Amino acid sequence: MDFSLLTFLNLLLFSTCSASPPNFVLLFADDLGFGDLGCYGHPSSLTPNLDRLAAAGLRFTDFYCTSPVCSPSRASLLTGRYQTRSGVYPGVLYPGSRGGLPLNETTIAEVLKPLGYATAAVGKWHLGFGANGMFLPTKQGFDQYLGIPYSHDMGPCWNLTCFPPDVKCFGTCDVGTVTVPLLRNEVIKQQPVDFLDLERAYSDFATSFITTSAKKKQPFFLYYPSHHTHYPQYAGPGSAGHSLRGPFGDALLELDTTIGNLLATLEKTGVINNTLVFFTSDNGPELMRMSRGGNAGALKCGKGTTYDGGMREPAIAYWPGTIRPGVTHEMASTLDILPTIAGLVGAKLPQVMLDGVDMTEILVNQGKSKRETMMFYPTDPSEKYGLFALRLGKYKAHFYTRGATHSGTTPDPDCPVFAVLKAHDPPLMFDLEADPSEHYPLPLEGRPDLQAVLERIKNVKEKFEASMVFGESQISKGTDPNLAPCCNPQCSPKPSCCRC
Ligand SMILES: [Ca+2]
Repeated sequence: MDFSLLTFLNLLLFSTCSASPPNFVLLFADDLGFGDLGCYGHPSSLTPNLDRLAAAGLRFTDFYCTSPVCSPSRASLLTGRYQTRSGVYPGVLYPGSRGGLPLNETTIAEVLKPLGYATAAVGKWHLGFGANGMFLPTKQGFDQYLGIPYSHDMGPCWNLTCFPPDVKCFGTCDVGTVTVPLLRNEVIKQQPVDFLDLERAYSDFATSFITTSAKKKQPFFLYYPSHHTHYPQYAGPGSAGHSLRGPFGDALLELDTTIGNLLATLEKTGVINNTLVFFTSDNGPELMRMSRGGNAGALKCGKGTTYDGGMREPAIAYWPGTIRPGVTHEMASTLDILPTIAGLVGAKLPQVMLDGVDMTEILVNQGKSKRETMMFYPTDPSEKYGLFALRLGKYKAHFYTRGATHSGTTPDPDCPVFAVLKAHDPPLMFDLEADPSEHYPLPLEGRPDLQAVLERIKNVKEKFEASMVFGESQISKGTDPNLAPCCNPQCSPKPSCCRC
């Protein structure tokens, strides 16, 4: 039988009969670059399970997140909206941040809950902790949570063990705040966290959640935002020293191993053919970490910048029997995941302005994207500057460019923080198909065709910006050291006494 007909019948079966609704496993790497996976051409990464997903699933070449740093990117993934709307900007949230992803935003978990889904989040949240943990995943539609509620470098790490038997973490991480805690739902179970055992704990939590849900025949949504491969790199005994790529490669291998465990569990519990597994990353590689950071492959610069290296990510969709193996060059985004999931299960869309579009047609038919544009906001979006860049079809125009600390130490002078903010009029325009590395600005003179493209880009930009209502900045609410999670709240002196 024709594959797309089979797919159509599958979807029809689900929509018209009482067949179980599909499960969703959303895997989100941290600071992983476009060139970091074996299946994206990295010569020494060891990612057998992700490579297997890519070989048997759909691999994207033009998939974007919405911000070159963590918190805003995560806000967009879970809400289908640019971070400027929800207010998760500028920069990222900290342990003592007063703000977080506003509770009136609707997450993917909250879209699925009314349909009877079991929901769990495991790993790096980074959408706020707040007073008494008011912004934790359990307040945003997730039944269960196990993880560190922010980046694992947001606490002193110089004396912690990152690799067995007792190799200390590289660097100091953030001093002057509490050591990173491990939370079960809203309760601190460990502080500081044990990095050597963390991935095992996550893997066990996630596989047990799948097994329990499958046994109960309850549809489920598992969100696994991994700490890998954010600085500082760490790995337990199963992966440490097992890659060819040093600390970064070992950390990536550990994430890959967990993904292997999840796939094996989906198979064992008999739900793999009814589960969409989606993998991507929150932002580009942190090049300042040099060989301990990620790799943007052929793309320009990395984390913190609005060049493609900062926001174009590896992405793989896997659903045996429904998604055909292949590669797609269609443009898609983390913004599109919420509308796609909602469309697949017939859930009600949140009654707010969404920026995502349903990408089911790309997934099940390797069809065309409904997305024509991608907007590039810097780490500190403002109404004054608006978009730094806009991609329309294969063309990308930069209205402003700027390097970033996160992208330091590269030979390209446009990437480090020394490349100060620069306005471009006319904008720097690139053909991302002919020149994905954004090396060669297109000459506009004597090219009425390109001038016409630029006019269209300017029109789209103006229209988009007119429609953008900036939400109240959550991160500008600042921090209060007393809000940082402490397992021993009455202790003194803080923050060093917060150890249990
Ligand atoms: Ca990140």
